[in-house]
Amino acid sequence: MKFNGSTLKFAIQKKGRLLNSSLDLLRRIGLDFEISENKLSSRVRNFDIDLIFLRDDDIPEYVEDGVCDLGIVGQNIIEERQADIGIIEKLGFGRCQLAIAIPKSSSIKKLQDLNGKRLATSYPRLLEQFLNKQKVKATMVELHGSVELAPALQVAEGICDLVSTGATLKLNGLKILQTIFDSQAVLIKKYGFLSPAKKLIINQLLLRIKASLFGQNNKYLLMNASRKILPQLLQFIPALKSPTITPLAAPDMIAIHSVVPAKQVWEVMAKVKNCGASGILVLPIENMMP
Ligand code: PRT
Ligand code: ZN
Repeated sequence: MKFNGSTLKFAIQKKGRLLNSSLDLLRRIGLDFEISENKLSSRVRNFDIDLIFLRDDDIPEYVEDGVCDLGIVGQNIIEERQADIGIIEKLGFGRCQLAIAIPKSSSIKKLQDLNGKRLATSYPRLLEQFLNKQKVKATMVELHGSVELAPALQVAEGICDLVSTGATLKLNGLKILQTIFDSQAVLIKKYGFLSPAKKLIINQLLLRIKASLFGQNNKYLLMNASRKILPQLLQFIPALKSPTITPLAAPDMIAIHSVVPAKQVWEVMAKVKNCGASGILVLPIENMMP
């Protein structure tokens, strides 16, 4: 495949934890493309974009060097590398924490107990920064995989690694002492010159991504109620702006429509039900530009 310099190059992980969510996002915002297993790139049919499939570790450098214009990668990698790129949107998937963990039976109880101890990690910069801030002097053992095994192999007294469910820590008899960084996948953009055509595409994509993320984080809530309980109901409805109130055919009855944060929707449903609302309905929002 021959690349055209004017085509926007968008780097995503070739395989791994970020791949499926990255592809889902790109499809949700309307990009039309296909991928086959061994392909290293894919041309988007309805935008002047080539998707470039890379190892996540290489994505910051490709974007920094301007080989790719955009990329999706874990914030953990950007911060560890101090990559000279712009983070233009947090994407809400690939969430994990960088945490210091120790064996369950360890005598280490607090951060200060790490003085003089060894910590195995693939994130030496972020760990060092954190330890310096806490005035803890520990030795770093840099490893690039199977970090959780280091205490059992007596290579280190503790580790600093990514944790999502905590299952790997548990499996290796470890527990979190301290979380030092919350991470998620981010959309990154190269600094420096971008042609007007590329800028236009990036703005279009960003608008769609924001609308899609907003849709995912919110729900459309509808309910019927007697007009006289409206003031009480409004106390419980965290509307985006003002809720829409429409009269129903039955006298003194109204319908209330509102956009509410997805995280609060169950709580709100229970409260409005308790207050006397009926026909409470929650609908997903595909996209929304508030
Ligand atoms: O081949 P390539 O280099 O592209 O992939 P990779 O193997 O280096 O990365 P990959 O696919 O494992 O992770 C890509 C990105 O996903 C990371 O950079 C993070 O931003 C994000 N992410 C989210 C995670 C995790 N959760 C995660 N749990 N990356 C790694 N892990 C590992 C962690 O290192 C530990 O070994 O999973 C284990 C812990 O998981 P739990 O669920 O048992 O806690
Ligand atoms: Zn990697």
